[in-house]
Amino acid sequence: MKKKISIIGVPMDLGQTRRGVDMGPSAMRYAGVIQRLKKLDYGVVDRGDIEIGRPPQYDIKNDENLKDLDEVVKANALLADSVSKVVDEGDFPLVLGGDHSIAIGTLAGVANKYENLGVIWFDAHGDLNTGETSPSGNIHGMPLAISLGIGHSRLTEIGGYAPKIEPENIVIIGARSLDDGEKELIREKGIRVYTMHEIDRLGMTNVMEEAIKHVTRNTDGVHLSLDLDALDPQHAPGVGTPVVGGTTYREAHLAMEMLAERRIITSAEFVEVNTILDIKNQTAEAAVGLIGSLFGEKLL
Ligand code: B3U
Ligand code: MN
Ligand code: MN
Repeated sequence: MKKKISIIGVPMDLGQTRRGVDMGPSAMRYAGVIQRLKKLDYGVVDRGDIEIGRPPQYDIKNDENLKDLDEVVKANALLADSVSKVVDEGDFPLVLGGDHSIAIGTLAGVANKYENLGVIWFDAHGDLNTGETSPSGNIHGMPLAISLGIGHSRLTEIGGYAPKIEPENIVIIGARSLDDGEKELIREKGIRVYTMHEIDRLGMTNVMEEAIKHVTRNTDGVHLSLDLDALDPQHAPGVGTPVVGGTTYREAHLAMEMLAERRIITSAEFVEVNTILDIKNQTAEAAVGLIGSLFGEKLL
């Protein structure tokens, strides 16, 4: 029997400073995510949204170059608990964001259920900053570093353990905007990155073949973290930090279809859908389409 899918919404927008990404979960529900999965014969449970604190916007705290640290820590701790329960109950956790800082909580909830968790990180960015290297102080640019145990201990220790993942079990796909500190960390840790250059050169098929091989080598589960800004802004305009030169709509679908064929993904999150910046819910609809492909929707 197919695994039941448990959806958790995370209306988080405090990991960055552009409002509107808190409505991402609603937009993806409105775009029909639940109906789409039910049509594929999955049992689906919507567990509702994680509660997010609302500090006054005119007074963003930025201690140690970590904006709204208190709220980001609190929400991610709640998310980690919720995701952890979903895994314990044997369901597939599907987390809808929210900005990418929520990957901290998702991974905290998932990673200790596996001996060795692999991660596929679709993103225009590396999300490998720390308070020391970040140009913005936005925590959504840090979750991959945090999950590697690099960064402020209040973030790395969410869930009560660190690190969540090992550098050799990660693949970043779609990168085209990496900060200097992130490039250094990628080299130092030997993290496998397929930038847009490799996607252009090798094609998405080969990139995915290699990526799947890499993240399944010595792992017993694979988490997919998909930032909609991996797609070109033409196809996903509703994101906080669009970067030109991203994947096409079909390249992204092909990647999801290949993951569906191999059945390697054991948890997933779709993040950074910003409804204020979106055009007629196009980005939320793109996200829901990708979710369909990830769970086995076929063109024929
Ligand atoms: N690397 C930059 C920009 C950024 C990261 N993630 C997003 N944007 N979405 C930073 O602020 O860390
Ligand atoms: Mn990201
Ligand atoms: Mn990004």
